[in-house]
Amino acid sequence: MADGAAEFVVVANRLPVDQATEPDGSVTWTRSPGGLVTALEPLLRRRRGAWVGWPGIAQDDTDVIDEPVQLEDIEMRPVRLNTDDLVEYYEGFSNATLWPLYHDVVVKPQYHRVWWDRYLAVNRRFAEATARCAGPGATVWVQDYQLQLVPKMLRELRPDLTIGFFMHIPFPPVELFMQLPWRTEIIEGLLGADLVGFHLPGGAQNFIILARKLLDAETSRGSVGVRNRFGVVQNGDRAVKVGAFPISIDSADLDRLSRGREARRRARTLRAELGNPSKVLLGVDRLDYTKGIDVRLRAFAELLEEGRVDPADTVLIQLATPSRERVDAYRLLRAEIERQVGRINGDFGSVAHPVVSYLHRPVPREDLISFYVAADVMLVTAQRDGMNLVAKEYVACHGDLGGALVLSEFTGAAAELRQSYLVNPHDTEGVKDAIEAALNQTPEEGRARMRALRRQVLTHDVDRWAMAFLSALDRSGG
Ligand code: GDG
Repeated sequence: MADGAAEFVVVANRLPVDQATEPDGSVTWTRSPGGLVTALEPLLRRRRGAWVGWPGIAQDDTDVIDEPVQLEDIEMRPVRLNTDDLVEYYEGFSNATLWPLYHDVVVKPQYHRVWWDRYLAVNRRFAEATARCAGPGATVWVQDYQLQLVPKMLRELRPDLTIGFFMHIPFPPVELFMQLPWRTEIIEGLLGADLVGFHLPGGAQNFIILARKLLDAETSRGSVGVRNRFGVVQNGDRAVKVGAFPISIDSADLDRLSRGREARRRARTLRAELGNPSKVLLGVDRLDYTKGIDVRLRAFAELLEEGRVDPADTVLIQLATPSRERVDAYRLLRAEIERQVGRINGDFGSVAHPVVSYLHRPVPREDLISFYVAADVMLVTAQRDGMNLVAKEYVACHGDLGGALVLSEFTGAAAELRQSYLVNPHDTEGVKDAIEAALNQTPEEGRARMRALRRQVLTHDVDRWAMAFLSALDRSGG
């Protein structure tokens, strides 16, 4: 597709493909599937779509504009990042400033002016790449906290575009956001969009309050609801809509795959390999300090110590996908989690059967599904999480109405999954009680809870999320 021809453009930090250079110098592209691309693929195909993002390898000469690559009807528009960009824009400002600040300062955010300068420069590069490929009057959908300045920059370059922005992580309350030395610039950046979406009404309200406080903007008074009750921030002569759009998963696909004979067989094999314990607990997370992996390990260790859980007959599987390994806080976290796992296994495991089975590597999706199917209790104990798709995936994989979900109140998912065992991750005794209750629930109670959870997850899938956002954006008259 030529420059300036795309009708619908998705802009995200990462392209849904990985670029690699082979030893002979040839360049290869492999798909890296994710929920977002699955949801947006049909739309990108129908509407001459393009995707702007980083292809996953560091490259010099960031002024070079690479040729777009057409992959399965979607045009990939690579934006180059060099090693300094990755250190300062990605690991620095995105993941050591914004990420902890937006997640309730679970660790202390770091504020460095050089990181901010780099964030500005990289956001500008993304805005320029988008301006180049978007056709007249096209719709652009910018994703997430790494690109909050893109809406304003893009509007300056291309006032004809309709621009939406969606935040995948929590948006913090005023008291925390005000720490950020560049707080006004971020709010102004987001207000370049016609529609700014968050997972929860609370995040949307926080944003509206900040726009009023920092920019003296006129804002609507009414409260923001889910999907169809919007707030409005007046930005000069433009009214910016603000709303809540809780993201979801491809529920029907997971439901189908998890009912398949292969998934069931693998789940049985997995339990057999673990020594056929009567109870299997499961955690699935990126190894991130917001996810509360330490919380569940502490609770589990105490339940074992107090004799409330039998180590001979119970296994906790923790899948921890490597993440942001060059950021200090993540290195420290890994050491702490592995110390806890070692200690529990040292105290309660046997040579043949550890009580905690821990993997620090990604597993293929088919295996992940059989882990979900095999688990009696799913543990999601995040200290703060925008949504948490893992909780919804577990529910989608329990068409048998078996299993139980222990879910932190501090996840976005908790607003929808009310029939889970909701816990406050800061209250260790409460977490222990909930795990014990989930392990010992009667089959009737388990089925009733799971039925209600599934009704929610199967009727609110990722397609519905994308359609709700895009139709609200269409109606914003941008
Ligand atoms: C951010 C927000 C929000 C994990 N390990 C493996 C694997 N996964 C997949 C899961 C799930 C995804 O990764 C993780 O999604 P989460 O929502 O749980 O968490 P974040 O990565 O922090 O996502 C979050 C989300 O954006 C969407 O808006 O919900 O709050 O923080 O899909 O299944 N997949 C495979 N192997 C693994 O080992 N195949």
